[in-house]
Amino acid sequence: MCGIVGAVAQRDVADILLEGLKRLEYRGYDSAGMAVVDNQSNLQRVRRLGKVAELDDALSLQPLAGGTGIAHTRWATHGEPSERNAHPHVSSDDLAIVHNGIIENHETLRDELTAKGYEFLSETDTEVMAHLIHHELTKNKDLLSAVLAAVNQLEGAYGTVVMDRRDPSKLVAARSGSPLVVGLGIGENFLASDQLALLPVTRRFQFLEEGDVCELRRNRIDIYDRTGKKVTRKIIESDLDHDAGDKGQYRHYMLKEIHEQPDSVRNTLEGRLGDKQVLIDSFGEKAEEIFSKVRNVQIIACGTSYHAGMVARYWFEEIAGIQCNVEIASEFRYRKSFVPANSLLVTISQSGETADTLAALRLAKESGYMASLTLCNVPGSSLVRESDLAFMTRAGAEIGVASTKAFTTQLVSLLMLVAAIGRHNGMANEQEADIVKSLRLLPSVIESSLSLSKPIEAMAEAFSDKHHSLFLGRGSQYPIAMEGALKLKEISYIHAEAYAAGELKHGPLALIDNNMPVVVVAPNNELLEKLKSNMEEVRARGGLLYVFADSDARLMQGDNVEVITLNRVADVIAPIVYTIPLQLLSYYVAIIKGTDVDQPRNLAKSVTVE
Ligand code: F1P
Repeated sequence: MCGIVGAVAQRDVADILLEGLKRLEYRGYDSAGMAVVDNQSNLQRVRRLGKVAELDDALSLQPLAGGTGIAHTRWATHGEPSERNAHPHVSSDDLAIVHNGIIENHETLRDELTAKGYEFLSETDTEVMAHLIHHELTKNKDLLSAVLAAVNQLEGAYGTVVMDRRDPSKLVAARSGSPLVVGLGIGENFLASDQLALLPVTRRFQFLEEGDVCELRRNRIDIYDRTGKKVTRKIIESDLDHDAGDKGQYRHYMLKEIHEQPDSVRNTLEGRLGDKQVLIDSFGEKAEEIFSKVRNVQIIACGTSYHAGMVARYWFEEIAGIQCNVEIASEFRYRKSFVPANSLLVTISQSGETADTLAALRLAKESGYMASLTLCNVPGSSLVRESDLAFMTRAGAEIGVASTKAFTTQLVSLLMLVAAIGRHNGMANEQEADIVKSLRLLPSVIESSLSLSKPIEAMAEAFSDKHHSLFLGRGSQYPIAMEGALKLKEISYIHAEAYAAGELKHGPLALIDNNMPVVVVAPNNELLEKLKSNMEEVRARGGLLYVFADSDARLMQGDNVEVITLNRVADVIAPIVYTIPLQLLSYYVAIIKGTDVDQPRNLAKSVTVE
């Protein structure tokens, strides 16, 4: 969602803050702003509606100078996207504040503060926090105590950084429900909602924990828990590339990330496979003991990560003989669910900060699950810290909002998990050895799928003037069809729906005509003949078929049928392999339509609000 950057330094911080915002822009991007305290101890602020580039232009006309500053990119929750609603918000020209999250009791607080004489200039819940902290400063001795007093009155989620022009030697930050990380410099220190923002200035980080409040000075960092007790937080050295936020030779982050998949899968596997076995320790010290007892798996995730979980359900039940349920986090967290004995809770998340997934994990911890495991791409994130076991997917930084390499590395991680748990549940050694062999081949198989870019780009032409589309798959390719449809709608804005192909005649067949492209994921497996009948149902009604198949599937190009042929691969890894052409298809359709591929309208990369 929103992106936050803050800095206290001797040098001017505006460029550092701006670079941080550019690196965070993928999180949220309807407006952006920056405030610094200048050398006359005045607050200077610039805000703009639109992308960070608009702010950049404004700052070149009206540069900000000062060693203490905060900056923000906004993804609107309370109040429309506008300059007035953009952060930083100020109170009485003394305090400036940036915030990520939602304050649920903002209306009550707004009424109380209005009665006390505060004037509101925006519709945001953040301005409520600014005035509340300002008011608390009249009763408390310093900014830290005022922030502590104020956050105790807040209900909801916040990651926030506050600055007072009357004491520019420090920033005060608070975290509850929205991530914040401290970046440690030499004689200067930083804050951000994501370490990626600070990689140009530091690699040393401290992740704030829930309820933490932090006072950040140039030469000192003090962290307190929600009771005001001083605490220490581990310093972590980041292994993310400094240029993880660069597009390199590619036109878009999404295309770069699609092409990075052979390498990211290699990284996911690195050091985690034995000769014929998955190395269970890769899931954590206690994994062996926990996995030997697991009789049921409950997977919780959102969006693309949820689709990865759906594929895993087929694998768990078919390969490991373990019962597996998969549920969207926002549903799971608000219903009473039954927890069978010896159940393992698995959360899947690229960011590790998705509000609903995190809430579901916290709820599950009180509901009798034997243990929790997260498959996550961000070390030190909330899900990683709060789960019993954590397995890093190692996709590398993913910037494009539409998830690509995070998804395929989640699938690889899940397949390893299935093998590791299956071994304790009677899965044959040979089967595990076959999985390991297929996983080792995967990077080169993905490379050959990427070589299909040209025909897929040509296929994309047929979609550019369409408004609707259907995606069909069966078995473990059904969730891949769902992921393909999600990709297309996210970045090309074409309405795309996925169906398990057997469901066609129960309704969606009524939609078929020559304006409705139908994409089919059709590797040669035991369901192929059934799928072929489903395709005939479409063809007989004048539908247009766009089929991804392998040579063994013997599907012929013909009237209204376009076929792209992939190499034949083992069934178990086919869902991962068939994801690639669907990613490319949506990318090229979006290119033809001229949409904003990396930052599609209305979407944000990391959904840290409910
Ligand atoms: C879940 C998710 C992503 C999607 C988008 C919004 O996030 O739905 O799958 O690509 O970025 O959030 P996560 O829990 O996997 O971080």
